[in-house]
Amino acid sequence: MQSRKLVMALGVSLLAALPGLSWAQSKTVHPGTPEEELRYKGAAVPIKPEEAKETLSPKAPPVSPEEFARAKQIYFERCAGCHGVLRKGATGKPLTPDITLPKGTEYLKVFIAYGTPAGMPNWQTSGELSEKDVDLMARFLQHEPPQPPEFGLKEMKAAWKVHVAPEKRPTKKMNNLKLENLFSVTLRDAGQIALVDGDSKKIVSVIDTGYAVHISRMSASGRYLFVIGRDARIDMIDLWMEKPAVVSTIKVGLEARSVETSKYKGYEDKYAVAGTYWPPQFVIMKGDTLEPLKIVATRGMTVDTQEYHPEPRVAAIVASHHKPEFVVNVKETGKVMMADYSDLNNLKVTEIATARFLHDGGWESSQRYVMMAANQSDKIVVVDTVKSKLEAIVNVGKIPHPGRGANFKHPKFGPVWATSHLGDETISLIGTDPKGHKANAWKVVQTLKGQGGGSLFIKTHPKSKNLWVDTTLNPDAKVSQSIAVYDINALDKGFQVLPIAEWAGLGEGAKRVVQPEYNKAGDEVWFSVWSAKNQQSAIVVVDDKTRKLKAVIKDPKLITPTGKFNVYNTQKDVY
Ligand code: DHE
Repeated sequence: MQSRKLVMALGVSLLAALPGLSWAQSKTVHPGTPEEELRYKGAAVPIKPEEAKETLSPKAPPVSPEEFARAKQIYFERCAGCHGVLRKGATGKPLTPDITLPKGTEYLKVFIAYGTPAGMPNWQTSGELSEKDVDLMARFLQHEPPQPPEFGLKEMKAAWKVHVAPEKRPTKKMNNLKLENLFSVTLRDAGQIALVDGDSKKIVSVIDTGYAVHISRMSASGRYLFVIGRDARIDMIDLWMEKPAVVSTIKVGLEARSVETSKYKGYEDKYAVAGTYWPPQFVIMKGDTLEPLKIVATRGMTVDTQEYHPEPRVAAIVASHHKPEFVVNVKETGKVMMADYSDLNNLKVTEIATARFLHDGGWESSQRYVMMAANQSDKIVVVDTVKSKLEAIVNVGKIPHPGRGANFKHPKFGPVWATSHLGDETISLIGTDPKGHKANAWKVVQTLKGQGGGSLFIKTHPKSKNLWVDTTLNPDAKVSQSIAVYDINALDKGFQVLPIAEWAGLGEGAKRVVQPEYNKAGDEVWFSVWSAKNQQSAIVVVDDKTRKLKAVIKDPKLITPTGKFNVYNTQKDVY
């Protein structure tokens, strides 16, 4: 009961950051929306309310300046993740004044207080918002959405720091680290990453990074590690230094998720790119200093209804191996933008119409076609990076969430790429070999049944016969704390369940098992066991061949570990 009260007091927005609470206890918080989805989408937007400019709409009911400040805070913390900063709608419905004004305060209050079967949480009856706040939000929503500031070259340059200039950096590797088997581990709520030696399983170093740090990516040479936080701060770490350290930092906006580096021949380590949720844009930077060079807006027309969208957020970015191009997923417009970085002054962007809302994805095994999840359309879109064209759109299960996906050779159907799903228990295997297995190409050749919905990541390795599927956001603790593993050569036999969280031997905590990641050799799989900030977490290493426990990494410094990025596999896109 204590925990339940805590959930109510803290609000949904913080649930994603508070894995200490049991699923069952918070089950009634959001009737109508699958809990797996809410947990994932409901995180607070790190935009400071005072940064967003208010515009009073004359026809809307009055809101005092103090009330405006409070409403903005509530909106950014609890609503913007689903409805968008400008309320144009994403997972949640649009909430612009042309829609809210005709409805009026009393109508909106009922919606906010009681929720809807379509997914709107019952903010008042769940105890998360007071009657007064519900009344305030109903009035606030009838005014124009407060607009956060833009973030252009001037702001980026002001936030950019080169701590160690390229000419002052070592000309060869100065440490004894086995860089290729090093892991960069996201310590989400500490705003840090841990560098963990893949052989000894020892933490080599903990480095401060951005707020609610999200992912790590590698430069083409394997020397520089790029880490991005939700606050759009990028830290560039030089792994050649005696003690790897941040050599350049920049802030590229107010909110972000993705960073990548140029990987085409001749452009290795030359550029980095980062996409932002706010402002909606991406920026190409110098690969050795992070100096911002070219900003490209993503605002524009949606792919289907061809309406203007003011806030199309940038999701996953991958670097083409076939051309000097970045492949950029634009969520709300449903477009893949292929930005040719060979001539930044005469920048060519090929805009590929796909489906909404593009989120994550990765390469199939030949690294020619990129497979991206349009999650709210239940589709995987396939882009040919040789022709810079849409190759196919494949219908899969409910809310695909592949991470970067998993590639393997199916005994019957040839090369396939697999995704699991947030919204159902299935795993879709898509044929990816148009030359050798034409009939199967870009078709779901097999659908596996997994432990349940709430899956975020799936993984295998070219040297492995195992396919690992997490179920991190499943409401059943038994399912969220374990992993399903399939034998690639006997997929019909179903899966084995490994109790990863139990193996970690931790005390109290949510102990969500998240993101399988291989070591360089492909004979170990690492899992994060993710608990709340004030609880113990761990990394569990499993022997891939025997599926037996190999090591548990526990350390007070391992606070909320989530993503893990093996240097070699990330550098070479091995998955
Ligand atoms: Fe992520 C990748 C966005 C919540 C862990 N996440 C991505 C990518 C995007 C994204 C766009 C792809 C980046 C790329 O490849 O360039 N993530 C978002 C969100 O918008 C969302 C839903 C809500 C939020 O508020 O941020 C969200 N993500 C989470 C989490 O709660 C996770 C589970 C834990 C955490 O660390 O925050 C999480 N996301 C990850 C990881 C990856 C990722 C580990 C990289 C996976 C990989 O193997 O490449």
